Amino acid sequence: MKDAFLGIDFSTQSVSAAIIEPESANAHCASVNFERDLPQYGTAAGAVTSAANKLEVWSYPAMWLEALDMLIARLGSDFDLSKVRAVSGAGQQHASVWLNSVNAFKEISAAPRGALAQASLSFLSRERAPIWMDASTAAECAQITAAAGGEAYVLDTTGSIAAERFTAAQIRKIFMREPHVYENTRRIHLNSSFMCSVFCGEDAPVDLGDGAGMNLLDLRSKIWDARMLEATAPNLAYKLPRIAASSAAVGEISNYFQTHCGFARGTKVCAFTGDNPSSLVGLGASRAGCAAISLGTSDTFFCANDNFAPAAGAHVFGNPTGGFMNLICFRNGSLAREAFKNSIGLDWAAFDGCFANYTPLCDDKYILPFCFDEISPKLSSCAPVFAGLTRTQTQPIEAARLFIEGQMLNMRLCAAGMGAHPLKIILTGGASKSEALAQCAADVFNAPVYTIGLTHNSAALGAAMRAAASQGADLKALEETFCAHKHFKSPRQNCAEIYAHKLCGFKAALKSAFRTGA
Ligand code: XUL
Repeated sequence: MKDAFLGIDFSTQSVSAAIIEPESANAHCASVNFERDLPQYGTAAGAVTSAANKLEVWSYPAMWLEALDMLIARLGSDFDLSKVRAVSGAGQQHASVWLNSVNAFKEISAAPRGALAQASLSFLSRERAPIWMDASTAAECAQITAAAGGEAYVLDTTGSIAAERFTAAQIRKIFMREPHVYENTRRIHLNSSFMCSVFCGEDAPVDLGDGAGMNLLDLRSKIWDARMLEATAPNLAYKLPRIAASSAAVGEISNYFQTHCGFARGTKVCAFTGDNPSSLVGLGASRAGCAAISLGTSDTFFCANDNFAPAAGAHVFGNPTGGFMNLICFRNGSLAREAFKNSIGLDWAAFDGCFANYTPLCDDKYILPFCFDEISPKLSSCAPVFAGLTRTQTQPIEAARLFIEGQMLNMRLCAAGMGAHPLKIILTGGASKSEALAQCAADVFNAPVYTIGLTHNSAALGAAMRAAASQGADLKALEETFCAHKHFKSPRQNCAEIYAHKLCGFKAALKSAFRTGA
């Protein structure tokens, strides 16, 4: 029997699976979309924004579980899940799941078929999970930073300055504003460790890749940092899971998945990680040298780094294959592209065709592409800013071009801020098929752009590869089989000079519109 390995990615908008069979190089995918398939939760693209405070954004762990049941049913309808030898997963980073018992997962694994969500309800001390899009914790970030002894300590210890979406600030907010919830909570999981716990039917560890997105880990010694814990909330150490390497075997698949879903007894579960660290693996980018750009709900720019190299505008996470990765997250990703495209009255084909038959110009026209508040750089915005041209005089195609150019210029500026000057770029995420985004990335970074062929969900693929590696498969061989890089676009002539100029102009326009130091 050929061995198969399952990876599942719990992203903001959907849950997706990749099953790989290394021997035959087969990959089998399925996904469930939260908004479309589970409309009863009332999310927009998997998230809910508070009507009273647009900075407050959450999702529902019960919805994630209901989607998981649907996903496994879809997978099992045309794949024999008893062939799966090991499972791993990935989750949107920073989201926290609040539980009133450390024994919840044993009980959840006794649920009747299709009832994971229902079984979880009595164990959730909070029905909502704050997610990475939440930016409501500026006050808590300031308090944590002050109590820990300043920004330099937080950055140098945890790899990031205190960030609104990171779990420490979210925990402090709940401790301060919902003390009874904090009091009643016995375990605070990340999306990834929560899902891992559901799979193995017991309390699973947080891995170093995703754990680094909490502002609570000392990334040098790889333990919870006492000063950061204390600065965040009292008795926090008792409420957090243990920490494990991303490659750790954490258990075997629970009764639920054996009895109701067709998995074999003894199927191994490997630690889950964050979606970005998992993508690093699924893109075949886990060794230093190239950079990945993920074009999704958020856009992210990330690259492996053998050294621990914190930088103020960026984050350091654990690289699941060892060492570290540096990441910058842009909140104005696909949702901003969609909103802007609609606002200029173009359909996707026209928007995406905006660089066809066009040679980049060394002009001083810019669109600062922020349809809503941005985190990289940190600024408040509700509409893109036109600089060096007026909105009314701009043709839709030119506006599309300058918007995309603005996203890439901003990305390059932030990447340079953390010392990243990639020689090769790998594109992933829902928008990675876009001709315009790929061409513009190649031109602005002056580097060739590649994609990977087989599956579009690199986080799920990375999880499946890690599951296989946990059972002895060779990661390099898996990369060759599943992540062959396909050349997509090359930088066009004279782009190096043009964009060296436009980078300075964009920086100046940013500074004058938002007073940012980026
Ligand atoms: C990374 C981040 C996002 C989420 C999206 O820091 O906040 O990329 O992981 O899923």
